[in-house]
Amino acid sequence: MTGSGRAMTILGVGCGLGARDGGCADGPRALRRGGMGERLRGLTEDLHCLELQAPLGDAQTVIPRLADHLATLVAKECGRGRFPIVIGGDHSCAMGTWAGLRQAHGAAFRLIWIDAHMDLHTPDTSPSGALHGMPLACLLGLGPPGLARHPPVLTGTEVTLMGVRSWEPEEEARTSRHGIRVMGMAELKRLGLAAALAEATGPGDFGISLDLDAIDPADAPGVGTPAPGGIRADELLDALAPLLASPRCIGLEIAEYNPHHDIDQRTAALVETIVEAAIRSSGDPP
Ligand code: 6HN
Ligand code: MN
Ligand code: MN
Ligand code: MN
Repeated sequence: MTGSGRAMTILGVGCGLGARDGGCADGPRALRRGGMGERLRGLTEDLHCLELQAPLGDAQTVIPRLADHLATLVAKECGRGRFPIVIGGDHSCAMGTWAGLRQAHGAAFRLIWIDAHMDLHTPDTSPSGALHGMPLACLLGLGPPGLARHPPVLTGTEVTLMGVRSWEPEEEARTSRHGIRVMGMAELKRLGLAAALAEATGPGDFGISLDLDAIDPADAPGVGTPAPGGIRADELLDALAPLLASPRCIGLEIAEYNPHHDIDQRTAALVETIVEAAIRSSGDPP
């Protein structure tokens, strides 16, 4: 198949300032140099690629500005009827991605946050101070000025956390306080990933934020914060494909690709396969 029903824009966000190991900054560039853009253009007639690169500076200054810039770009692409695919960079990009989608998308939507971590820290609870451990909290309106989103982009009941297996007690307390649905690895195994995802998306619009560390490190070694016992890549691809094909899917984010930790381009190939699935499926009927 060439050509597809859905115009897409890939936005690379070259920023690693939110993580202790800044290697995610090189993620989008590594994918581009590996030829991902050219291969994907062979699949669709209407693909745009944009790339943001974080300037030098400290995380507290750069990340809020980058998030605002990304939000504006995402909102603009959505406003032109294009499906946004944001590729990190560390997961702090989510503060911008979903703020932009909230701005552009009239209706409410659910967010499926697939991650080994909860990303629900604020500076006063974070063990590391790393901003990639805080994006979901910021989207709920928690955290310091400049990072916390006001008004909040999402309420907790619109969010499902999937694949989590590494968190701090304060984050778990926030899931209860905000009514966030948490599906850990045991529940995913019990329900099956496809059924779990169907439950998480509900009947309406939804977005997907995929932190690659949700995937088992055997299949996705190229991340900054690996956690053993994750989702297998094949299973994830099978379960995601129908969701990416759905007209109810309003945006996709793939974060935390760290090319310096990748083995045999395994993680890069996986990112490309997921984006390819979104492109190929976009001409399918719902
Ligand atoms: N990520 N909870 C830990 C922290 O330092 O805040 C790890 C965060 C990792 C963030 O990669 O999703
Ligand atoms: Mn994570
Ligand atoms: Mn809609
Ligand atoms: Mn994350």
